[in-house]
Amino acid sequence: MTFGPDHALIVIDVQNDFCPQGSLAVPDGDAIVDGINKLLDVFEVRVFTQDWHPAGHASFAANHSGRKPFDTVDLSYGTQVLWPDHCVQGSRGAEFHPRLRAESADMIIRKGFRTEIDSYSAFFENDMKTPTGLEGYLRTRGVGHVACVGLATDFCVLYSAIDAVKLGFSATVYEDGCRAIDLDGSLAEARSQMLAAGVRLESWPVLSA
Ligand code: VGL
Ligand code: ZN
Repeated sequence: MTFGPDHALIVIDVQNDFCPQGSLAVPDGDAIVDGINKLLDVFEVRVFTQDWHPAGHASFAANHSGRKPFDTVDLSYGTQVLWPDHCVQGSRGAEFHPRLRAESADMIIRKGFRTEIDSYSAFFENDMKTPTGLEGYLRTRGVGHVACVGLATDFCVLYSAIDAVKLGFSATVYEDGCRAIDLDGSLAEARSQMLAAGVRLESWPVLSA
């Protein structure tokens, strides 16, 4: 199976800090890398996202006195989970996993680079209105369908897939190509939200040799 020019593979945040030993390690986060590398061969349009925060980022618990990672706070745009420092611009943790074939990306979208706003979705920051530019990139390349893989299923993959559908793209999440943080049942919640939004949840596509 191969995908035509109207299908994009979106590889979300497969970065060292989300893999084992990273500061916000997703359990088994690196287990998806080899499968994603194979998928990269069968998609013509390949977009990677890279979580890319300044050190003083509002989503870091360390920047809120008396708060610890995984607490929530109210920011100007709504409730925000606080995270350990991660994916700091230019750090080793912000680099893609060393085995990920990042050279095959056509486009790398960096997100979360504004100190005051977090950005889970590949399309919009967490205020739900500041665009990353990905929508325009995909439309001008003639893409109508996105397939999402990466980290984490219940945060950046969830928001990206739902925003894709809201924008009128069709969206598939290859669940085998994702791993979750799973805070208090957030994976089950994410799956039901994606299904309700019309996102297709599938295992890896079968690739012919
Ligand atoms: C993510 C939490 C904070 C993700 C990014 O990639 O899912 N999660 N920043
Ligand atoms: Zn982040």
